Amino acid sequence: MIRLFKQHSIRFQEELEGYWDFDTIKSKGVVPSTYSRKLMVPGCWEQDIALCDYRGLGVYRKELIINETGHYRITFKGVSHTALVYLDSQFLGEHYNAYTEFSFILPQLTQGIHELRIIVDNSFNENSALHIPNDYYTYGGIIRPVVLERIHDLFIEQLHFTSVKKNDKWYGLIDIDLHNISDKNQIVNLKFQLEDITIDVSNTNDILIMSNTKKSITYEISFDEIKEWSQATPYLYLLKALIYQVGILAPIDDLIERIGFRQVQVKGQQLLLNGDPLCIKGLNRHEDFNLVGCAIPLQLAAIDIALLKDLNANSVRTSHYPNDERFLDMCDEQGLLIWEENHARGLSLEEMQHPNFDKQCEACNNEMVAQHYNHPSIIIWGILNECSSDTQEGREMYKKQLEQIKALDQSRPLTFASCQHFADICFDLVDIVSTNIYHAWYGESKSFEEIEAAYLQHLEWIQTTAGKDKPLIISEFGAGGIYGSRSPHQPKWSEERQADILDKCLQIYCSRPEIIGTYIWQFCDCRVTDEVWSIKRPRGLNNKGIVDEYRRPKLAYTTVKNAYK
Ligand code: ADA
Repeated sequence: MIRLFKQHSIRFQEELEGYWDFDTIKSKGVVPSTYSRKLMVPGCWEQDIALCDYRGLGVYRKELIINETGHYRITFKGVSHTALVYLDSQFLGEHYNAYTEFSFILPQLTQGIHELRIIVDNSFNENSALHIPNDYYTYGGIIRPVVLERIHDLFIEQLHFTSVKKNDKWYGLIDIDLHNISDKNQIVNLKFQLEDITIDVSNTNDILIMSNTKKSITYEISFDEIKEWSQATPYLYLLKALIYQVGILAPIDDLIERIGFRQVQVKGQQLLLNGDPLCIKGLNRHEDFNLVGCAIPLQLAAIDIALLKDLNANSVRTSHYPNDERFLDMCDEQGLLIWEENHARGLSLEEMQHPNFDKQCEACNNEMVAQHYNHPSIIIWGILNECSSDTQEGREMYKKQLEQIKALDQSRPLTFASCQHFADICFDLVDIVSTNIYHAWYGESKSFEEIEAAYLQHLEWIQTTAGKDKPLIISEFGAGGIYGSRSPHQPKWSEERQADILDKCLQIYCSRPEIIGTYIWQFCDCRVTDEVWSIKRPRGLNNKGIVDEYRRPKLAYTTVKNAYK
């Protein structure tokens, strides 16, 4: 499934799901004459036991059967972590970063059989600033859906919807991008429908789009009788845009986006959703489900959503990268709130000064906001988890990226999860202050009083920074617990110790008036990179999940469920 709702009734779309030919290769120049195996797409190559710890280059091959000559577009929703795409041996382009989509227009593709070849690289090479050995696993493969579309030479490239409430009335801003790939100027009419109601909006007729250009147009529309999107009533609408060529009755293209009417605001030390103060009861979730790696099919993602709701949680932080849009679709439907963040975890100043860091972050930010803009469930954008926000040079990069995202989206508050305790110099740059604290796991605090005292000391420091009087989120706290490791004297890694630490932390953080939200580290155990990390991570996993990698609840599960009730 491409999305949890149908995005086109005019445009032809198909998912290229199923077995693709695959083989590992030693260098990018190699074109196998035969392929030794077939791999499922979407999927990680680690799902094949022979490739369960393969790190390097692989090549996927698929025959495209084109029934009618015309313009097509191929979209890759996620390839981990670098893709080089070839069609009939012609290089189409390259994309870096496993967690955002990319596409290629295939103009005048002739009827017949074509060969699609994707070289995929998940190695930790000198060009990769964000995918590095880390406390999560960089899988390999075409991890999210591949979509082939037949497009008209003038089509809708993107449609963003922003809901705004003014004087108790709902308004919508529609930003639509039209793309004319023909070599002739074209004049079109637009039509918008909300569900099956045609929206009355002016300036939709006789729109001129010059040849080989894109045109962005913004419309503001007022709405009556709107059902708001909220956690309790996550009401969604299908917003359809249609393009008509002047003089031709049938539309030539369409795009359907699923939207919600909701507004997120920071007011003093509160985060408001539709004017009501939010209390975030969240968990950090890596996209990792043992046997399938990061290529999580809907049915397994639905298990996670069911567990999150059973835990009385109302929010997920997509630690530490943009998530699969189908998971976001599910959160839209289920009223789960999302803090989505760009791809970075724990990069030192030196790692942030990697020659490719800036451009790889900039691309990830652009793609994350552009591709996930319409999800009502996303209420916060985050960046650069636990990077160098304690240095002037690091601050410049935080500032640049926060400004970049703010320029793309003024409708959501911004934050980052800091670990630079008593040293962070970037709290003036964000709308919400977020801090990761592990006093009871990495620190020596054991008793309730010691943990509370450590927190209060931390809070006292925050009050001396620009984060004073801003909403405060505890974006990470937790402890390791190995599933099945039980012991009455609660040694570290026992389930009892994990439950005890979470119990004390939740009692403290959930009772503090200045804290508007908590994200437990973490929802599920996840695989980590052997290099560097496995010595600190028993079983080669980050064991701080409150369910294990198979979603088996640990003792801490009940602790969290009761605390979040
Ligand atoms: C950090 C980091 C997480 C994880 C956690 C831990 O806070 O943001 O990704 O590594 O520590 O388990 O120690």
